[in-house]
Amino acid sequence: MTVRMPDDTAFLIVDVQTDFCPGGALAVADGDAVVPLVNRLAPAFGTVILTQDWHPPGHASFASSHPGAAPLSMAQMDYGPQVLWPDHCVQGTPGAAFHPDLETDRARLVIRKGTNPALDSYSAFFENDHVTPTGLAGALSELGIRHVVMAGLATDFCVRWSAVDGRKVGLAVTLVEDACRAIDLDGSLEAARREMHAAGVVRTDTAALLAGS
Ligand code: VGL
Ligand code: ZN
Repeated sequence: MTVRMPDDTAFLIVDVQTDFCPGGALAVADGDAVVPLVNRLAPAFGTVILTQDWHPPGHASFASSHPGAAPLSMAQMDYGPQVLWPDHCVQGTPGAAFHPDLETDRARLVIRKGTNPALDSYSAFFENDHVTPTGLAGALSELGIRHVVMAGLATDFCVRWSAVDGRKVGLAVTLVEDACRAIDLDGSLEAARREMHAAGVVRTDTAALLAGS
């Protein structure tokens, strides 16, 4: 490992958790393929931050909390439309743990999100009402971080919302595309690509980053 990213650049590893990997409760196809890539990238960064989807039992984003609702159907919440998910990443359960092969020791911060029983939180920066902060923007500001490189799961939900919100709080954002995997629900991956591009998120891949370009 020779590349060293600038000190104002952090690596944000989004939701690389057992439930989002094959065999998990909300498995993203090939989700575990991101693990070796993020493990290879992380040592290039002085600041590594992990997010962890971390819901109380009976969370409002779970279809099981809405009688008669099917998983992956839509609900209208008071904060806007919400996909109803299978129960996943319940606090303290094995599915909520980081993937066992994810190297977590170097992480400076772990942001847990989706802890409010009534409100989902895809983004690492704001809950799904788009106004309740997680505290990450403040922490990054205090740490002098201006640029966040992102990878993880899922490209079209938590990575997408984190990338777009990162731009909203004034950060430069780079997405390591090959170190992400998508759920791709009703065209959500294509929509995510368009939205991130429009927001000024820069795309790269693992090889280019490790080559220093
Ligand atoms: C996620 C759906 C529900 C994600 C989290 O990490 O992308 N997706 N909770
Ligand atoms: Zn969730």
